[in-house]
Parts: sequence; structure tokens; C-alpha cells
Amino acid sequence: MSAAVYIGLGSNLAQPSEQILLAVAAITQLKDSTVSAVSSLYQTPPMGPQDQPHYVNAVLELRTTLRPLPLLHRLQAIETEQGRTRDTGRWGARTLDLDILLYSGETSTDPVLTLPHPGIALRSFVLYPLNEIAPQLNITGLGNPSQLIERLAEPCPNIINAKNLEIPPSVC
Ligand code: 5RZ
Ligand code: CA
Ligand code: CA
Repeated sequence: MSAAVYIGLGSNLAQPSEQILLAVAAITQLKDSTVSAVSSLYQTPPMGPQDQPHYVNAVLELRTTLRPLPLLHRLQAIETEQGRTRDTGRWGARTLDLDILLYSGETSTDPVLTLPHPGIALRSFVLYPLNEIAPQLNITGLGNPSQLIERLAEPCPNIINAKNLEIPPSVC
């Protein structure tokens, strides 16, 4: 039995779009796992500390028989492989951030891996890409992505053209 897992990807250093595409390729190579959907790439203004570059964010769906902690460790190895350092502080700029947003319907209060990811319901840089690949997904007690987006007072982020990585005019 495989679990349906949603992974958030973020980068705001060293050619962010390229970092996200490289990370999708690396996740595709994980054992006992299949990438079943990938969102568009979104250019998003930084949340939290604002003295850092804009981010590129995306979300993908993974079917996997890896349990949450082994999966987390493999994602952290990919972050390290792509030059992630911890010298810019907790919410500082990074080449790659991979978060397990949801692991099937599982909940966990372990600070090493909290599920669902805390803040998922409030972060437009997660909800817009998640809504693109799983609009009906039930986020454990919080509703689905489209309902959560309606409650945000934020404009929709720009979608990046994956063929040339330019930013076309916003569509919503
Ligand atoms: C969000 C911290 C709200 C404080 C955060 C990303 C508050 C980001 C990212 C974008 C961070 C964070 C933690 N902004 N900021 N994309 N990661 N756009 O999310 O991936 S740091 Br209040
Ligand atoms: Ca994050
Ligand atoms: Ca993280």
C-alpha cells in the first residue's frame, strides 16, 4: 500500500526555477516512490522575513511506500545535495526547501515532523500550487485548498512559464 504525499518545494537562491526543476528530478529518482503530479512553478513574495529575494514555489504529489521519517531524511539529503546551508537563519534565504505538507491522512505533533505541515492553511505559496494539482483534497479538518484560498486576502502569485522560465502576465 502506498501513501499519497504532498511535498512543498521552495527556493530563492542560485537560480530558483532551476533548483526546483532539479529537485523534482531528484525526487523522481527516489526508491519505492512515484511522482504522480507536479504543479506549475510560482513566483511568490517572501513571507516571514522580507529582506530576501522572491521565491519560486511548487507542490508535487508522491505515491510512496517510504514511511514519513525515512522520506524526510531522503528529502533532506536532496536539500544538502543542492547546497542548502543553515547559515541564513530559520526563515532565511535558501537554495532548496522541501517540506512534507501532508502524508495521507496522518497527523503528528512530533516537532521533527509535524503533520499536516503547520501553517499550510495560511500560506498562499503552498495553497495555490496545491489547489492546481489537488483542489478537492481534504486537509485534515481544515477544508480543501480552494476553500482555504477563498479565506486568504492575498492576490494569486505569478505562474512561471516552464519552457522559458519567464513570467507571463498574471491570469487571475
Ligand atoms: C510564513 C514564516 C509566514 C512566517 C513563514 C517561504 C510567517 C517563504 C517560501 C515564500 C519562508 C515561512 C517560513 N516565502 N518564507 N515561499 N519560506 N514565498 O514560510 O517557500 S520562511 Br508569519
Ligand atoms: Ca518551508
Ligand atoms: Ca523545511
